[in-house]
Amino acid sequence: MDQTANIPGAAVKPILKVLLAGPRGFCAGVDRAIKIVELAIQRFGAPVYVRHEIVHNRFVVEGLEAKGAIFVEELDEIPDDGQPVIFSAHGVPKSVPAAAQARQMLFLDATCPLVSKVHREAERHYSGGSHILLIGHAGHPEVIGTMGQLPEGAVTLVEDAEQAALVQPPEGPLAYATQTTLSIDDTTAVLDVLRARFPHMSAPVKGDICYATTNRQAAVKAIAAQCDLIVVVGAPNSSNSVRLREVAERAGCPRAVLVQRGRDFDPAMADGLGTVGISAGASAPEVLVEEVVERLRERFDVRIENLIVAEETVIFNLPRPLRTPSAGRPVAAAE
Ligand code: 0CH
Ligand code: SF4
Repeated sequence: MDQTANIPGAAVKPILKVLLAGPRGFCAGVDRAIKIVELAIQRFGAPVYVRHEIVHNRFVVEGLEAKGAIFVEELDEIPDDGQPVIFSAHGVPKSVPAAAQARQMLFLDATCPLVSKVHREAERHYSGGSHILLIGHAGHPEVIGTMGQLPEGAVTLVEDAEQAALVQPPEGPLAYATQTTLSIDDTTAVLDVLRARFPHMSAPVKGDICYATTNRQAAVKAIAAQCDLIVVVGAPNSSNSVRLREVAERAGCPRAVLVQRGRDFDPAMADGLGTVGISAGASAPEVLVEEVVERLRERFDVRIENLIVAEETVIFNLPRPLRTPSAGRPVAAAE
C-alpha cells in the first residue's frame, strides 16, 4: 500500500512494476580489473597509471582517480617516475607491453583472462598456418588488442553480415575469433554467412563470446516481452551495454534506453507504463542501478521483481604480484 495514500493532500503515486534482469552489472573480469587498480595503489602508492579506462564506466574511473589512479590513452603520456602502469580489461596489442618493457616500466595486466584466451587461440591458429577472421567492431580497444597479437595482415576484421559476404581472405586455411562482448544473434548471422562461404574455417574451442555477455543478453531477452520500457545502465562507449539495449528492443520491448546513471534518467519516461525492466552492462556498478530505481520511486509506487536466468560463480585470480600482501616491487608483472 502506498504510504502517501492516507495523508490528506498527498498525491497517490501510480503503481509501477520494475523487473530487474539477472545477471546484470559487474562480471568477474571487471571485478578483477578494478581490484588490480585498487591493490596496486595500496601496494605501490599513488599515482598508479592506467592505460585506457580500466572498464568503460565514468563512475568507476572517477572513483579510482579519487584513490590515486591517473588514466592515460598511451604510454608516452606517462613520466619515468617508477610508478606502475596497468593495462585495461579490454586487452592491449603486443606492442604495448613491449614498449613498457623497453622503458623498464613496472606494468600489471588487467586484461580479462577470457580476452587473453582469445589472444592465445588466435596465436595458435596463426602459428598453425591459418589466416584469422576477427568478428568485432572497428576501433574498439579489444579489437585493437586482439589484432595486435599478430603481425600486420594476419587478421582481417569482419564487422557484420555484409562484410562477411564480401571479405576476400588470402588463400589457405582460415580460423575465426570474435570480440567477447558481441550480440550473440548478430554474430550467429555473420557466422552463417562465413561458414557458407568457408566451410572449413576453424572455430574457437568454446566460442569467444563470454559467459557474462551470454547471461546478460539472455536475461534481457527473458524480461523483454513483459516490459514497456527497458533501461540499460551503462556507458555509450561500453560495447556490451550498447548490445544489451539493442537486444532488448529486438526481443520485443517497444523501447529501450541506455543511461549512465540516475541523474541521466527522466522517470517521466515511464508515465502511463505498467512495467519497466532494468539491466546493466558488465562495467556498470549496482549502485547506479539503485540510482535509476530511486528516480522511479520519486514518481511511482515501485514494486520490484527479479527475473534471474543464471547464477554466476566465476572468479578470476589476481596477477601473481598482487596475490600476496607484500611481495615487493615486481620488475614486470604481465600475466
Ligand atoms: O563492453 P566493452 O568491451 O566496451 O567493455 P566494458 O564496458 O568496459 O565492459 C567490460 C568488458 C571488458 C573486456 O571484455
Ligand atoms: Fe571478461 Fe566477459 Fe567481463 Fe569482458 S565481459 S571482462 S570477457 S567476463
